[in-house]
Amino acid sequence: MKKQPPSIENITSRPRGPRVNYANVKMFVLFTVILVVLALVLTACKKKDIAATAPGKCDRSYPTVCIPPPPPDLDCNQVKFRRFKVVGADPHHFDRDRDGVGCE
Ligand SMILES: [Ca+2]
Repeated sequence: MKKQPPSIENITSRPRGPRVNYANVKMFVLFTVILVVLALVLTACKKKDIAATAPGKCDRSYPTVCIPPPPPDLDCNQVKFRRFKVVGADPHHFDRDRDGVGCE
C-alpha cells in the first residue's frame, strides 16, 4: 500500500507542545536573579561582621569595642573609641587608673 502524504488538515490539527508564557519565564528569571544577588550581598555582609568580631581580631579586654590585641601596642590617640569598658588584662593599658573604663 502506498503511503499518502499528510494532508493540510492533519498538519494544522496536530497537537502543539505546551504553550510557554514568556512573560512568566522572564519574571521567574528576574526574580531568581534578584534572590541570588540578595543572598550574595547578605552573605558578604555577614562575613564582614564575623571578621570584625572574630576572636583574635578583637581583644577580649575591650568587650564593647573591637580593638585588636598587640602588637602593636596602641595608645588612646590611636583608637577611635572613648570611655569604653575594660576588663581583665588590658594589654594596651587604656585603663591606667583601673576603674574599668578605657581612654577617659
Ligand atoms: Ca580608666
